[in-house]
Amino acid sequence: MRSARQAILVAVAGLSASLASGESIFHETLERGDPCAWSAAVGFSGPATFNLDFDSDQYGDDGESIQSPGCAPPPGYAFEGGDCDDLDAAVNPGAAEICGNDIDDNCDSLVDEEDPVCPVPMTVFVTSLPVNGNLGGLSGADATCGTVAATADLPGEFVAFLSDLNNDAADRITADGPWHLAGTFPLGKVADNKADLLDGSIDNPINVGESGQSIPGVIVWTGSGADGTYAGQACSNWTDGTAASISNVGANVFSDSQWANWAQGACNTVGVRLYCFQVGP
Ligand SMILES: [Ca+2]
Ligand SMILES: [Ca+2]
Ligand SMILES: [Ca+2]
Ligand SMILES: [Ca+2]
Repeated sequence: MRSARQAILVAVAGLSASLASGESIFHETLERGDPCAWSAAVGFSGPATFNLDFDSDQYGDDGESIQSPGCAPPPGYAFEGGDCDDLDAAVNPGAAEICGNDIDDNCDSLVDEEDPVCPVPMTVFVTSLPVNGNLGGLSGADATCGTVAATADLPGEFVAFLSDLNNDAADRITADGPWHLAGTFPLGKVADNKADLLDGSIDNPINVGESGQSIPGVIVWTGSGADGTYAGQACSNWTDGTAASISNVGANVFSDSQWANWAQGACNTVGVRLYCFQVGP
């Protein structure tokens, strides 16, 4: 069997046939492994290129390189480059992408759910058509969200962000996100996950409809606080569309807790919408 050293020398021999100078061979091989191993294998020594490594994570900043003799990096420099944040040792091409921290941890230019290692993003929208408080109960409201999503060719299962006397919206949101406004990915993130959704503020107001259209400044049935629990009024469990009942409503201009609980309104109020959250594929 061919030894690793023999394999290296054969590879270098093939490379040298296509490259003019020894220096360019060395620079080519520098991109393929430890420079000391390569210089020993090919009997060639520097100068080599090293990158400033301010945060000492062994990955340097490509924009701050020097030539240095020998195969070992000078103090404060690294052989590897590609560090997209040389002030944060947790961020470099050898790190794992952490989902939901708004950082490109592994320096591949893909942040969080843009990176295939993170969960597939889900969709949230506010309905373009208004409804009164007689929604046919929670199941009727969920069916409305599903129908509206289907008319806009949005894939997946949707539920309305609603609570009633016996059910909290927090329990009905059975997925963990992340959620983006319809048609806006990778922009328009509303929440990284369920805990982020229900922590009292959202990343962006839910002011986009099922087709990605802008729907600013509407109020929305919720019956809920921003933590997703029943807030005390819900149009008689979403069976009453008259002035005889009231509900807590959110206002979709807000990203603080008023996105879910801004005021209370009579259940025959015109122009009120639903927030619809994807909860399944
Ligand atoms: Ca670094
Ligand atoms: Ca770094
Ligand atoms: Ca990340
Ligand atoms: Ca990434």
